[in-house]
Formats: sequence, C-alpha cells, structure tokens
Amino acid sequence: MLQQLIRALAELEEDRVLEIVGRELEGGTEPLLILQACQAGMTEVGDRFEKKEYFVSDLMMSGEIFKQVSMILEPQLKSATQISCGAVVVGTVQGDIHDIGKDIVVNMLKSANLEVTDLGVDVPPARFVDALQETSASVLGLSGLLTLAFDSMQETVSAIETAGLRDKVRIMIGGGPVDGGVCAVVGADSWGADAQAAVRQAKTWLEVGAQA
Ligand code: B12
Repeated sequence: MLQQLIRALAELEEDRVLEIVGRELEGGTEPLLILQACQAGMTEVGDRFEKKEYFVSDLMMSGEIFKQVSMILEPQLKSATQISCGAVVVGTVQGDIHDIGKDIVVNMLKSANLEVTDLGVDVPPARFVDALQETSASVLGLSGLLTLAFDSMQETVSAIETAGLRDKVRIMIGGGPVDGGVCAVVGADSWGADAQAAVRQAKTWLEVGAQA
C-alpha cells in the first residue's frame, strides 16, 4: 500500500494521496512510515523534473500535496509531554525557499520537546546570528536544497564565527544534496539525511536523555 502512496504522490494525484494516507492511519500504520513514503514520492517528482518530464508548476503541486499530508500527520507525530529540553534555531539559508523538509525537521524537533525558533526561508546570515544571541540556543540547524545554498551555509558559519559565537553553537546542516563532503566544506559540525537524524543529533548535543 505504501508503494501505491509513493506512486500516487509521484503522479500528483492529490485526492488519491489523501485517501491512502487516511486509510493507512486508520489501519494503524506508523505516521513516520507514511511520511517517509511521501518523501520517496517527492524524490520521484524531483527526478521527473530533472528529466524534463515535470515543470516548476508540478514541483509546486507536489509541495502543496506534501504540506497537506504533513498537516494531517503533525498531531500524530507529536508526543504528549511538553517540557522543553533545550533550544534550537532552524532556518532555510539565504537564496533558498524550500521549506517542506525544514518544516518536518522543525516539527520533529518540537515533538522531541525541544524549544525551536523557526526563522523560515531565505534567511540571511545576520538573522541567524541575531536569533542565536536572542535565544541563547546552542544548536543551529541549517536547511538548503539548492546547490547554491552551500555558499549561504558557509557564509552563515563565517558570520557566526565573526560574531564570536562559534565555540558556543553546534551547527548541523541538511537538505536533499547535503552530505559529509558538503558539511566539511561549509564548516558545519554535522549533517543529517532526514528529520530523525536532526533530532538524534540535537538530543546528543543537548545531552537529552530518554525523557525527551
Ligand atoms: C517541492 C520542490 C520545490 C517547491 C518548494 C515548495 C516548498 N514550499 O518547499 C518549489 C516549486 C517552490 C521549488 C522551487 C525551485 N526548485 Co525545487 N524542488 C522541489 C522538490 C520536488 C521536492 C523538495 C522537497 O520538499 N522534498 C521533500 C522533503 C521532505 O525532503 P528534504 O527537503 O530533502 O528534507 C528532508 C531531509 O533532507 C532532511 N533535512 C532537511 N533540512 C534539514 C536540516 C537539517 C539540519 C537536517 C539535519 C536535516 C534536514 O530532513 C527532511 C525530512 O526528512 C525537489 C526535488 C528533490 N529531489 O528534493 C526540487 C529541487 C530541490 N528543486 C530544484 C530547483 C532547481 C528549483 C528551482 C530553482 C526551480 C526554478 N527553475 O525556479 C526553484 C528554486 C527556488 C528557490 N530560490 O529556492 C532542484 C535543485 C537542484 C540543485 N541542485 O540546485 C531540485 C533538486 C529538483 C531537481 N531534481 O532538479 N521547488
């Protein structure tokens, strides 16, 4: 059934996607598995865009469908307890407006009872610095899906260094094309392939134990 969900999203069949998601939830499927299937569908959309089978309007459509699914799954992914276990700042870097993955990361961090300041998209380096100073957060998550986002990530890390905050803040990066090589070039401390990795890393850095 999850294969059908992947295909329905790849085919941009909005009603079918929502129908399958509803049925899977009723049948007791883990919300995280549903989310991962939708992510696989989005990857297929991206592949078709690369092959010029899809256009930007199709990317937008896939984004809309994914956001609806996220809204349905969000309450199911939230845990019951609400005690904050640490502060994290998150945003999509300057020049990049992709926010679907970033929003999932934000929601999952919140679900882990972390206090998250979400700066949104197209965030300039100075805004990250301000937010870190305002919140005293010791963890920063940078998201970016475009190759040009790597430069913005590097500029953000440099701005944090210049502001004298680098030794107080651990920086993780993520988004479609990010990997260990990008992490090293950008000067971040860690990178993650998905939202679960972001939560694991933040909890490790914040030394949040089993209570979160
Ligand atoms: C939907 C989409 C759009 C939508 C975005 C809607 C929105 N509100 O976000 C719209 C239509 C606006 C869009 C626009 C563009 N897009 Co676009 N888009 C996509 C698409 C199909 C899906 C992205 C997505 O949401 N994936 C699903 C989410 C859940 O995955 P994710 O973002 O990777 O996030 C997960 C992980 O990466 C991780 N993660 C994310 N952030 C972080 C942060 C941390 C700290 C950690 C640890 C983990 C982490 O956790 C997330 C959840 O598990 C991708 C294709 C792809 N393969 O990714 C292209 C893609 C990213 N887009 C692309 C392009 C080229 C563009 C445009 C330039 C197109 C154009 N000609 O205008 C513009 C750019 C606009 C801009 N300045 O940013 C290219 C980028 C190529 C490149 N290497 O630079 C891609 C790869 C498509 C392709 N194959 O060519 N796009």
